[in-house]
Amino acid sequence: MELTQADRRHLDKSKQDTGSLGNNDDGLKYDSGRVAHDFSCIHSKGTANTQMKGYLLPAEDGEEATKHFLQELVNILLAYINKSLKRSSKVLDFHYPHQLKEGLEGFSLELPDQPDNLEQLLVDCRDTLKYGVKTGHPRFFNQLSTGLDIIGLAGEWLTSTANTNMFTYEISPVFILMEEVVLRKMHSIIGWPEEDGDGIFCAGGTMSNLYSVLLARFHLFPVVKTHGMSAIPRLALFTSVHSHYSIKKSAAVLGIGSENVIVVRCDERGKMISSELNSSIETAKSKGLVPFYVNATAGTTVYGAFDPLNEIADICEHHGLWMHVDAAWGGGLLLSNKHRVKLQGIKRAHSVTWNPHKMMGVPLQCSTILVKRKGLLQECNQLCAEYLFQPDKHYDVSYDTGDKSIQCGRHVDVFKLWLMWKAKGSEGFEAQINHCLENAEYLYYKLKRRTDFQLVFKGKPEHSNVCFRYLPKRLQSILPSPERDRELHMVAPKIKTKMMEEGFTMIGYQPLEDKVNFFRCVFSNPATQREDVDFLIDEIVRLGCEL
Ligand code: ABU
Repeated sequence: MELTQADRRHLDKSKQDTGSLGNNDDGLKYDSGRVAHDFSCIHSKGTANTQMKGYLLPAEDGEEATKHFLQELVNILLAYINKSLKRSSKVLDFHYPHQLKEGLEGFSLELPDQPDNLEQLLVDCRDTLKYGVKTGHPRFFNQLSTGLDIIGLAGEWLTSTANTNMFTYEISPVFILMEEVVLRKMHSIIGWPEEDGDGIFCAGGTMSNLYSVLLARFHLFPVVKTHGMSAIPRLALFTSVHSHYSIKKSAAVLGIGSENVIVVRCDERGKMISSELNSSIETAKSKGLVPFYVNATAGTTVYGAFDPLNEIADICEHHGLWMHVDAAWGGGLLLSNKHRVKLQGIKRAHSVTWNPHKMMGVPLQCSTILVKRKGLLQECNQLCAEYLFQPDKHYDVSYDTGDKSIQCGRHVDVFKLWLMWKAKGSEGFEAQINHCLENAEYLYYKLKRRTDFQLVFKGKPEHSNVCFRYLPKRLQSILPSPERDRELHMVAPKIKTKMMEEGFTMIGYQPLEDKVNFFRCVFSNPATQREDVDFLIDEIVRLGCEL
């Protein structure tokens, strides 16, 4: 296929930019000295000259081109990984949506009618990473899921290469058994008896929480599966003000209604007040609602708070309610002998959400719903589709776990976690998690000593969340007032705007209840060190001191 003038101009520029595809913009060579394969006339498939050597597999003679293409891709990915870990490189090269849509330096999101050649695809891969956010950078503090574990990455590559589906043993024999092994390990860490316990990997913490509400409702009213909500009374469920919004979303999705989620007050540290839970349950009953489910959070999203699980379990037992623990964020602490005490009582839960893609640093996505009662997931969700779950297969069909799931097709999320667990052992996870919490403690003590920063809640963080405001000089001398609060509310967004435009670090902010905007720093990246914490503080001061 002939290249257009525009193609050539773009590729010439890309070669200058990338080296072998060449050097990238910080001078890293993708391909240490090797003369790169010429991909400019090779297309992945389709309309070009069928005689042309170098079509990718499964084309005949495609093996060489496939090898070179994938090696070149690995070079691009390696350069990106190296760059992500270099403190001298930026966390992001921010562009506004209209800029990305218009196309940047030849990078276009538009889809062609004619196939692009492989060199163009490689340039597109490089540019896709270039304009993204380096969530593995040691100075990326924006999200609960950060870092880039190389073994986990290898696991994800293998998973994509296997390209199978988790619904049946028939097509995923190894992954299905791995899922069983990993889930059993997680059950035993929670403290559930070996013979009990069930669960499934699913698409993120919100889905895990959705499963928990679904199961609790089915457990109490199995008729709902066939006859729907009109067959059962008006339900009520309970969660704390600081809990994740997915509990309300679950109630909405499941037809219970978000208004029937009773939000229980928290103390100043963001922990559910258990006496308030009890009185909320009594009030709901007195209004004719049927309480059935309580969500306790182990590691709230913003404060990183741990609800008092034993107290909540007592209340659930007393009222006969399903107890779920959303440990999406805090579950990792179960692996730390030092910190697992914060989840004391978790073994009394009926179900637990635990996201290894958060504190355990497994590449996204990797989330579990763990259920104490074996068989409930299957009873609740199974529909026995005969084309997939034939009962007369020649192996134990209880390994066709797909009917436990709400989804049909399910991505293999277990392998990268299994591989990382093999590589680190539980002790490796423990060290990594302890390190993240040490970073949080370091930041906390640094901020506590300063007058230009204000901590949002008193005392050492329980998790790796540190919540604080920066006080520009102008606001330091003004006494608290609604006017000062209005001003303070604007500080974090203004700093964040500059921070993203300059790109050296990233941290999130939010308001919470009556509290005006504040920063939330979270640590889950084992690559982050104290110097990065120092950098964050200096950067906030640099960007905010004139505000
Ligand atoms: N609940 C999903 C994670 C949100 C966050 O990274 O803050």
